[in-house]
Amino acid sequence: MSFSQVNDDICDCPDGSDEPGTAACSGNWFYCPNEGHIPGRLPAWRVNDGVCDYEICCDGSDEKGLSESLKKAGIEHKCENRCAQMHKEYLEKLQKQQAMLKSADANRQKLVKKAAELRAGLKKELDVKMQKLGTLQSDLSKKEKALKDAEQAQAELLKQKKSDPKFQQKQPELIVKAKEALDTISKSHRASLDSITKLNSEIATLSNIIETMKKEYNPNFNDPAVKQAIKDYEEFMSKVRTPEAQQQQQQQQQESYTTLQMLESVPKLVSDLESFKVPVPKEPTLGAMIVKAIGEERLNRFKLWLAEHGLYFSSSFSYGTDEAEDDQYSEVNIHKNIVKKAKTEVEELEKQLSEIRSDYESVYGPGDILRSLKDSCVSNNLGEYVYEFCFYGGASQKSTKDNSVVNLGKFSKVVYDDPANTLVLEYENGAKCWSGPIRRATVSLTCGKNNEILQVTEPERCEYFIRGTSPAACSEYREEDNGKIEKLLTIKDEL
Ligand code: MAN
Repeated sequence: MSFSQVNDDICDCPDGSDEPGTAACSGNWFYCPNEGHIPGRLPAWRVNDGVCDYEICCDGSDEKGLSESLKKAGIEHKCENRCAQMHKEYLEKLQKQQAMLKSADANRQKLVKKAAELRAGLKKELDVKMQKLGTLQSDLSKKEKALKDAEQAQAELLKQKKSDPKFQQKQPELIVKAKEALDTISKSHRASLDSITKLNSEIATLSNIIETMKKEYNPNFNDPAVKQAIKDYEEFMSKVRTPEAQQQQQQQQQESYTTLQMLESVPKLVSDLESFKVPVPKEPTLGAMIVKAIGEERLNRFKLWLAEHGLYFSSSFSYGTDEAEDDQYSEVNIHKNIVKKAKTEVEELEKQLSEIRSDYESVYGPGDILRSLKDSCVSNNLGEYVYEFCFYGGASQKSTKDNSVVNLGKFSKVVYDDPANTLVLEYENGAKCWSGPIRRATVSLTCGKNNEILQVTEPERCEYFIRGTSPAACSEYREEDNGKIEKLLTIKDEL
């Protein structure tokens, strides 16, 4: 395609790009040269429609070729060239903007500086806390290792204890054994007593036989064997079977029966005993002695402190509990508490870190400038109400009559409307309007020296539009732009 085909009023290219200055390509753009001002482009359907579109075509070129039918219909539209005047106004506006940028620049720079400092502070905090986390984590691993060792040692000890026969002989088993032994003894005692009684009766029978023989034998028969037997019998009776000896023997027998009665009552006593839990006396240990001396609570605190400083080894401090698991100050449980405490510290630090990291990584408005305004509030008394909004906080409406406060919403997002040089903050989910919608607010901030609310309107019931200024909405002021304003002008698009 040759250059002569551009703007020749014939649409050659499918996208209409060869006819930017004519309406030949319908549905495309009309180009206004706007000499002396900014060239403009207008949708083709607005060309020759009887309306001077000065905001885009200040030279009136869009209405030069008014159609015959419109002319016939009496529509005659002469759009004079207004570019010189409009350009003047435009430049004045730009100059005003420059003046505003200049006056607000010191405050804007303060915000930029503060935001950078806050972010750098967060980075530093992150680094310090990351380092601390590393230390705490390695400390935790050591403590977990110590707990594992203690658990192993305890398991080992328990194993040893369980294999010890003494450990297995529990109290009830010992009682059963004692009962069995006493049973045996009483049975054998009774047998002995029975046998003594039997022997005594046999001795008495024999004594009677010999007594009869002694009375009835004939001394005239000189029988030396009989005589000797009578003599031995009399000697035996005078020495062994004296009335005193017999009395003593009777007494002993009586006592034996009393003992037997006692023995026989033992099984009943043991049964009674079995129904009671007999406390097992514990050996006083070093720990028990210290407990007695300084008090349990203080000892426990001391043990905890020692353990935390790696100085505690519980065996020398145990104070006599059989089941280590039940003892909250057993070595394993002390280690468990230490690990728990260390874990909590790690978790708390991780939580803090994630909050700081998310704050650090967030972008607060254009160029992060709003970081410095985070949580600061702007308010203004506008007669009936005092309106307030807080950056990244909430917006409210306070009645000046009764001081009641109505929630207009919570900060939800911020966008920078570039062509309008406006910071737009949205607040959602405020208090519900009486039989109406949930309140919400839009805060629209243009460049200004200070953070200020200028005006509040309620375009729809319970929907608030807060107009204000902020140095955070200003672009950077550049001295050289004053002279370059015209050169910075670009093609203006309009749909
Ligand atoms: C209050 C204020 C007004 C709002 C009405 C709705 O008076 O919050 O802004 O329009 O309630 O009932």
